[in-house]
Amino acid sequence: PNGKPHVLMMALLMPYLRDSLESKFNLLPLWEQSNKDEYLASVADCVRAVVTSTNSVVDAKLLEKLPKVEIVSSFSVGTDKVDVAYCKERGIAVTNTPDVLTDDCADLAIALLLTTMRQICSADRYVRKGCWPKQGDYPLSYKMSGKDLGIVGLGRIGKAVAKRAEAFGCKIKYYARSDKKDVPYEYYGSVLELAKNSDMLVVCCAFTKETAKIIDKRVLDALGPEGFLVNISRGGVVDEPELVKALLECRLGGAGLDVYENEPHVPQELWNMDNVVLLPHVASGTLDTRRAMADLVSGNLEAHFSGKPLFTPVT
Ligand code: 8YV
Repeated sequence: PNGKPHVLMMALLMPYLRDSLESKFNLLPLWEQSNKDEYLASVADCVRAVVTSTNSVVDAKLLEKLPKVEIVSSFSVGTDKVDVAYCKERGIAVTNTPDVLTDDCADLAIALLLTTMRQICSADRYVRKGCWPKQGDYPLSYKMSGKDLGIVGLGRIGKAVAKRAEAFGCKIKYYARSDKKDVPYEYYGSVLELAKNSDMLVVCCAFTKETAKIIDKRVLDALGPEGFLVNISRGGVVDEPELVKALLECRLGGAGLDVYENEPHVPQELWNMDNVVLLPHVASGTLDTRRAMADLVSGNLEAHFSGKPLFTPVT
């Protein structure tokens, strides 16, 4: 009745975003509904936009129930949970939140390298548990500065990780679909070759059919018992059971993980390992960045409904 477009929000991502959307649109909160199918059927004829993130699946099955949808706006840079090909076919626009989260993600990748290699979290626990006076000096860890860093996926985030690692004197190498002519780093056409020539591997690529499980047993073994893996991409890029095995068998030096195959479930075998740092998918999780992401989500919707160009379309 107020003429504002109806926007279906999959999950409560951030009260700031909900409030912002509520002020501009008729917000339909799917996460609040106990019978989601019934609710979807009741709003099917008015939903013109869907707001989602990495925790919800927006596939053909859902979109088929919503014949009036014009745009899917994701509160994430990764769009692996959205059926982008189907959207394209139906002429549904898709937007994401790139750039604004690049710094935070790259910062966290470096933090994971340092915390894992220097065992910062475990050393902190050593002090808090009162071990220092009883057990003496903490065991030795691994140096990060000056080491060979392999970056898997040299997109916006990968490049930002490289820039930071340059300041640590690291030798930077990368794997990507193609050799980028605009960077001074060494290109490898295979992840295995990259791993063989790296002390540390940071995974920053998008999760696609091509990148699923590319960090497999052979790659982990190439990294070896003094090698370290950091993953800020998606859990599915790594063969997780093989990673757990490599760590249990001390075939890998350590791992710093922000993402997992079956979030929010983290393999319990890893919980007690001092050479592993486990974060709950927080790479973009600062107030500053999440606000900027929220502004992009609602900004894209406003642009769409006022016939202006989208800020960050997924093409
Ligand atoms: C999540 C992310 O979107 O941007 C991405 O692809 O994985 C994160 O920024 C964020 O956790 C909100 O769900």
